[in-house]
Amino acid sequence: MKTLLLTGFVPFLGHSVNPTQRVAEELDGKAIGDYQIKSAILPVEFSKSAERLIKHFEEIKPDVVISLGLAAGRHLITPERIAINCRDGEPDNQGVKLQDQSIRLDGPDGYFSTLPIRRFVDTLQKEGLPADISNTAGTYLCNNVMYSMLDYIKEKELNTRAGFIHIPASFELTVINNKLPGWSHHDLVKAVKKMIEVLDK
Ligand code: PCA
Repeated sequence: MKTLLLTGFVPFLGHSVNPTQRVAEELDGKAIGDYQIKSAILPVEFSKSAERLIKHFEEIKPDVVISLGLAAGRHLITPERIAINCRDGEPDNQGVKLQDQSIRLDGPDGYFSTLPIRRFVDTLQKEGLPADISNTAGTYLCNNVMYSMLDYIKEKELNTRAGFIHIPASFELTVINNKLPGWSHHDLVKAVKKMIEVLDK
């Protein structure tokens, strides 16, 4: 059986929970399709998130890495197409605010996801779970983690597939802020499982 490293993030920017943490914790240790899931929860900190992800990667030596992030305000599951060499945006959980910074000085401008993102979207849509490819992972921690993982894999000349999927808020968040589009935890878990099931299809 192959190994899949599934990551979520801790809560950030005033969100009381992060649905990605709940989903990753629920799937930890499960066997889905051909994959044994090993989950890890990442901090929302520019100085630590990528480093922590790479540490988990080196310990687990997965065949595939799927990182999840909350995109509060999006109403679809959105596999990300590309990560860019830029850090910017809101302050992180340590209050660090970066502007227009590179992730890696002189690193490539961007990396494409090596996950089958079109297959993910087609599969979810067929299951009645709304999804679309996103062409921007933003410039905050999610983009930072996606870029850093793909950069590490490229630099080490590994053939591990990796990428990032943004998910909408869960009902736990939408009951607090009724302006946020939300999904049930059950459907978020179902969507992530479906994508893992079709990784090699
Ligand atoms: N979403 C943020 C960071 C942590 C998370 O779950 C993002 O989209 O960058």
